[in-house]
Amino acid sequence: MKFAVVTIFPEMFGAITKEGVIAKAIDRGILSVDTINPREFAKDKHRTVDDRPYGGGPGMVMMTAPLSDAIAQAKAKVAGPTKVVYVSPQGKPLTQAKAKTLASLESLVIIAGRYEGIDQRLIEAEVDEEISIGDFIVSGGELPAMIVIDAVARCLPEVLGHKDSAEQDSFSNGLLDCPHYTRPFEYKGLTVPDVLLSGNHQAIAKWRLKQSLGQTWIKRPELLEKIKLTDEQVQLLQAFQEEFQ
Ligand code: 9D3
Repeated sequence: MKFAVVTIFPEMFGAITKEGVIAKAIDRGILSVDTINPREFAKDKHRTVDDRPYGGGPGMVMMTAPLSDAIAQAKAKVAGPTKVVYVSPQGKPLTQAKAKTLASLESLVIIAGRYEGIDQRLIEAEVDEEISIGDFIVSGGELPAMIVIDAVARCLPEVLGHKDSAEQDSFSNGLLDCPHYTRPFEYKGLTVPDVLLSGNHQAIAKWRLKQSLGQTWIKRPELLEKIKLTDEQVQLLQAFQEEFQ
């Protein structure tokens, strides 16, 4: 899969392209992440990409011309049918389902904005989807763009090894993950649940599912309303709730 990001801060993308699971996928030729800097399309000597908002008010707006040229170059770089996503606080919140859908595309162009955002006519003329990473404000579109790339890339079957498959990820079944333990057996007087040392793989799977259901009920009860529990899951959650009091 090919990602092309329009950004005035291309160096920030080293955070995902130089380290970790995305960097490895790039090395293995499974995906590519290119950046296109609108500043390189600015015509004045100061390489201006922003201008004052019509109607007045604080802040600046990313102007049409350099951004439009950068988007055209991003589309040319991915070559072939693509989707243009603008990451913005006004977008629809990113979900695992949305990440999965985007992962079925051959390529994705992502516009990362700065200042107050981009000129509305660019959204109307160039953008297919506006995506937010949640109801809080960060300083620019670069971190959100990296989050979109990371979330989408890990939905690609080749990116994760089968050991940590996307299907096993939290949220793929709509539940939070179960607690995890490793050595030592005792830490600050706290020990590991006996079942995890039992070697009984069926009992371990059942315990993990029960914990997933229980932790979801405690921390994110609204998630349980979005999914249909099986009879076994209902029983396990009831057992968890009774032990919890
Ligand atoms: C008061 C006006 N602000 C909009 C709510 C201005 C503004 C602040 C920060 C405009 C853009 C930004 C930068 N944020 C993003 O580009 C962004 C973002 C976010 O801040 N939160 C959640 N998702 C996203 S996706 C892109």
